[in-house]
Amino acid sequence: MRDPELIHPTESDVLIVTDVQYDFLPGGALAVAKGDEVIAPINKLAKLFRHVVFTQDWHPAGHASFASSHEGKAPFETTALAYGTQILWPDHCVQGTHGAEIAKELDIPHAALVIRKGGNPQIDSYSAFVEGDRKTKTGLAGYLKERGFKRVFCTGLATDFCVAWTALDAKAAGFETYVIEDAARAIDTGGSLEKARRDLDAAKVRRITTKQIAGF
Ligand code: VGL
Ligand code: ZN
Repeated sequence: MRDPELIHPTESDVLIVTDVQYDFLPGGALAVAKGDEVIAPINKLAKLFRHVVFTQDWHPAGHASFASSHEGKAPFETTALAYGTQILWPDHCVQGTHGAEIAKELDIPHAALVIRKGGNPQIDSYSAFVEGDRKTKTGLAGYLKERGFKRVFCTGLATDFCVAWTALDAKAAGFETYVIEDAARAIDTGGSLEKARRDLDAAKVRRITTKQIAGF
């Protein structure tokens, strides 16, 4: 029986797999606790979605979001950058390094696009749609619209930063947007996970689990 409560992925749905890169996995430079637990559910989800897009955090060495770029600052402290308050991170996802590679354990040969973000030395970009200055667009909304996608399903790392910001911007760009929470894991620094959930709820991004996807 077709359960009307279940979501049946269609041709107008796209799965976004955010930043499943070695630096965010256990042993990585900015390891997300239990980050490796997203791989199995994402691989299973990817079999149910014809359309998949990867995002890849991709910073030049010396990036402004790195604590090491700011004298006297430690990771997880904040600083003022031109566009506002920036959380400072350990050096991570430096272009061309092993830590920046998308995990080979992902088995998604049909993924059609990789959006690289965070490439401007002065601007961070949690969102795969709009950079941290909240002005510069990556082109992802245009791609998804041109492909005729209507619903965007967000997974990956980290729930409270790149997944949440990507989902919020997907919704703002006019897509019906979902975060599949058990296919994501959080950094959770300074209340960031609570805040992300509140922001997602306020924006009417739907927080769901893999159980709600037909065939999972
Ligand atoms: C991310 C912090 C810094 C993420 C990326 O992928 O959530 N978080 N850069
Ligand atoms: Zn980053």
